[in-house]
Amino acid sequence: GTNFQYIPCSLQDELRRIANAILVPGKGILATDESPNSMDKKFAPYCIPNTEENRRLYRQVLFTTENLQEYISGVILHNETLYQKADNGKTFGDLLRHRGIIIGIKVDKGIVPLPGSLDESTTEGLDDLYCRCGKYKRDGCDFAKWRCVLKIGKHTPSYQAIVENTNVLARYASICQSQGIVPIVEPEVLVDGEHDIIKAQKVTETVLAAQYKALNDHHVFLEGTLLKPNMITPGQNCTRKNSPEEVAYVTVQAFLRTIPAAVPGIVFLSGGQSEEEATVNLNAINNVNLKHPWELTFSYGRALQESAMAAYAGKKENIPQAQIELLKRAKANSLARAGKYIAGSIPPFKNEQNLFVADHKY
Ligand code: 5MM
Repeated sequence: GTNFQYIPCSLQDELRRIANAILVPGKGILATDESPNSMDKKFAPYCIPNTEENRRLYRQVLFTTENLQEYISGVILHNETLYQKADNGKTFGDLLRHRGIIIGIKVDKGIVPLPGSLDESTTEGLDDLYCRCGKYKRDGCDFAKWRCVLKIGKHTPSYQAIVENTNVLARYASICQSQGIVPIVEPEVLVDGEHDIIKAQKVTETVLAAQYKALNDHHVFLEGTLLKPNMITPGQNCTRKNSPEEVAYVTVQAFLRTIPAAVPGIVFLSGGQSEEEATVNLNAINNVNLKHPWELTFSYGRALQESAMAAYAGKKENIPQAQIELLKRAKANSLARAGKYIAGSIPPFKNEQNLFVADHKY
């Protein structure tokens, strides 16, 4: 039917303002919203016990990096981190906001099995979301994130998984907007598998087409949303590799076929790419010879944190180096967002270490 209601104009203006501020030239998003459990994986290689205090200390290293706001417009936090306090007594939320960084909050409650499907999943978290969004807005959050994952297999993603995941993302988006929060819609097509880039392109197009149908069904105000998609690459175990230029071309081509021009910006996830790969691909995407209406920037977790984490390794004396590494990745991606990154010009920390060892000639 035609029964619908757009959100009031004042709310539309507020959402448009926030989305455009996140998409300001030269900047992107730092995703540090790993759930407490997910920090096991990050800390384990450095034997850092995964305690609330150690998570606080690590986030403090990231958030107190001088000049971070030159390259980072928004940071995504987990609920725990939003209310944790820096050594100076300020909450991380306040600390970041006073630096001019926009606060995002992960509002999903994680991935769960989708019964009846082919080992697929959906994401939980709609319960209480309306109230939680209202509280987060009052506590200084202006955007939110919810991640769904779809996997490529012989018979997946199934129709069931596509309909369910795109619908739950649309429902989340409409609730966020009602509370003045810009929703980042993240339907991630995983890189796992042996499929080639053409298969990844077709699946991503199908998922994105379903996503914008679902957002329309829920009367979501597209100008006040951001999309966080995967780049289109061959599966991790595919024998045929593609150049950054090929990845860039099919990625933008798929978007042109499926993402409305009203969407202000696309903020990529890094999806397990190396730091350099994620930067070089973003750079190629911003140089692709296809006309497009959206800003194309980053919302990286791993691809912004890996070097910083490796340099930090849980040791107080390493904090200055860790902050140098974070700033280097942030700057590299800032350049890539403008199509001005020169491959190899800002090497990651681990590579430096490896090269150091390789050239060691005692
Ligand atoms: C930073 O990690 C985010 C939260 O992970 P969990 O909910 O699993 O703890 C994650 O959603 C992340 O924002 C996206 O996957 C993008 O991160 P990458 O590392 O792929 O850039």
